Amino acid sequence: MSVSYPRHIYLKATGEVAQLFSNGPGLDTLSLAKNIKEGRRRALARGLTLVESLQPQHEKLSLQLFQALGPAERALRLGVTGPPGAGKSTLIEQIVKAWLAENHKIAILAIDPTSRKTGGSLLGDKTRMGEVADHPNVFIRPSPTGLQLGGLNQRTPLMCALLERAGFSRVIVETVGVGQSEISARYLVDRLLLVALPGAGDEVQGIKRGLMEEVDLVAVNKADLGQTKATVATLRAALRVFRREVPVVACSALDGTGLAQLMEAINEPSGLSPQERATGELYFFDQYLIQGFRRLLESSHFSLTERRRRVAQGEEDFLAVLPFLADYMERLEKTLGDR
Ligand SMILES: Nc1nc2c(ncn2[C@@H]2O[C@H](COP(=O)(O)OP(=O)(O)O)[C@@H](O)[C@H]2O)c(=O)[nH]1
Ligand SMILES: [Mg+2]
Repeated sequence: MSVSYPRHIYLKATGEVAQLFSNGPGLDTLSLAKNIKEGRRRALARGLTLVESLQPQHEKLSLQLFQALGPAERALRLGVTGPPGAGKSTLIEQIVKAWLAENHKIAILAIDPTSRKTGGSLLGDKTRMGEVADHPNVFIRPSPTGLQLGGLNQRTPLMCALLERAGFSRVIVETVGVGQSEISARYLVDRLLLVALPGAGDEVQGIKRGLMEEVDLVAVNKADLGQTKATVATLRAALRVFRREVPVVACSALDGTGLAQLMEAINEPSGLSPQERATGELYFFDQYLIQGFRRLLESSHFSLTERRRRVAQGEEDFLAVLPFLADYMERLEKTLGDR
């Protein structure tokens, strides 16, 4: 059974989606910005929905919202990833408690498709995650069920940016480290924490090579169940193959073992270098363009669509449409013409 965020929080997020979409272009971004600045949670929830939306009309409003909000100081962004059931949510609750004690305002983006599937256990687990979920300095945003995006996506960086403008000094992104993430968590967060289970090597746990290259910190959770020593050693060895010394901490989200050591490692000032951060920004830049071009390609307003359809149905092959494509690109470049 997996620990999830309380049911009412899911319902709220889903309701926000319906409301936003019925409101459409009439949304007043200035007052939304004002309400977000004043710490109104409903406004923040709506703002996040707006920013998360992939609809072109929402994209414009989203930009307006950011303009109205102005810049903000960057929060410490912590990515928490790892296989389902490793204890990410439980550990996050402990991390949140530690940060609350330091007077931080903490937002959690929970992008975990598996926790939604355990719908029945949501209420049962409310008491546990509920301890921090209703705290005034904590804001939890699960991926709403209405918008099944199922992983990090090109909107997640914007959602983090919005949370920073809403005054959060800590942003946690919980994501399952396996599956179809569109973007790399590495560029999104300052510190990437991998939560692993004791008693299994990285391959057994489905931890991908790529992830081992990206993590800053590994927690071998459930130390109360024993068997952590061998796992810590195995993971250390696996990490050494890739690069630097990454701290591997044995801990228990349940009995508190190793949590102080884990917090120390999380709070370390290192994280992304300015160069790595710039690479990340460039990555988002490219993702944005790629997404825009993809939309163009799929849009029914363009002559491209008809040619695509014919290729898809075997009526024309690639070589046959190449002259059209070359001409299309040339016209596109002329239209843009800002060299
Ligand atoms: N024994 C033990 N169980 C834990 C620990 N941390 C989490 N769990 C349990 O592991 C299960 C999955 O935890 P959850 O936080 O939902 O995992 P997630 O899917 O990675 O978010 C739950 O039943 C938790 O109570 C721990 O440190 N020790
Ligand atoms: Mg979870």
